[in-house]
Amino acid sequence: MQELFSLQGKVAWITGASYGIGFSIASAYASAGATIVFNDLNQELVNRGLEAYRAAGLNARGYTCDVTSEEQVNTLVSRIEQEVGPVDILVNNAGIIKRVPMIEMTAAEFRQVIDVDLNAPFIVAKAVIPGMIKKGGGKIINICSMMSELGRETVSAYAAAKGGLKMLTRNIASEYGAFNIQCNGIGPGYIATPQTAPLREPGHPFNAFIIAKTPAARWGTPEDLQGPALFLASRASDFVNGHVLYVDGGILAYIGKQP
Ligand code: NAP
Ligand code: GCO
Repeated sequence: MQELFSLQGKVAWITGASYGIGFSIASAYASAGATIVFNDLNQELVNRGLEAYRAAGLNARGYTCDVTSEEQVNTLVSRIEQEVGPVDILVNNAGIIKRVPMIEMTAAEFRQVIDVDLNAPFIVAKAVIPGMIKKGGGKIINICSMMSELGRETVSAYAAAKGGLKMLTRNIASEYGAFNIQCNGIGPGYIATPQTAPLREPGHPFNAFIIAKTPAARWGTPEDLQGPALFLASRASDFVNGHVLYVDGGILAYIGKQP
């Protein structure tokens, strides 16, 4: 069983993984034997990430790259192939959210969210798939959301992007499954990271709202995603394709507390 879940000898690229969910997933992969590559927007964030991996006793290589730039992504893929080796596992983790009522949101803001949360996973997956085909297979894991299934006030762009990402996941699985590429999603519930920090400020009503909506009665932690992410990156999931694994403490199963 240990061998089935091992990532020994694999190269894993996790986007936007200096901290938060990406860092947690990358740490799990490193502990399972993978060589970790991550990128972030600027050198300061990359340095912060490198320091965090070092402090955790893990090896990782960090690069600056904006995942919305096809040119930067293609350059980085060539660099990774030369300096580390072809990518076996890709986690499309980098993401942003803008919480703005839809009728107040500018088209430019909407486009920016779609660009990072949907166009970038397309750009990055497109860049690594040829190497995976050459190598005989690979794993792509797209970080989706509750908003791949549900809507809520103020997150129209994010929901549109994450809903689209679910379908991009299914399409990559459909188009490249025959090349032994498995593309799956993880749909985290509400996880305590910098992205959700504004919703968890003391006294913020959203905090109690989420705890009431979650059968597990708590926010998730980045560590809650490690086991599911390892499963989807390892041989253990070789016949799982086009699936979104929701790791949400039961939110999607629950109608809400009875009055
Ligand atoms: P986070 O704490 O905000 O981390 C996201 C990371 O992505 C940051 O390091 C960020 O850099 C980076 N990033 C943003 N835009 C980028 C770009 N264009 N190129 C490269 N890197 C970029 O978010 P998180 O909560 O860990 O979330 C990680 C993923 O999980 C996201 O896709 C998010 O939508 C998804 N998710 C989160 C939750 C949750 O409850 N936290 C739930 C479901 C899904 P900066 O620091 O410069 O912004
Ligand atoms: C929000 C949140 C969410 C979460 C997550 C849920 O404002 O509703 O930020 O969208 O981050 O994606 O799965």
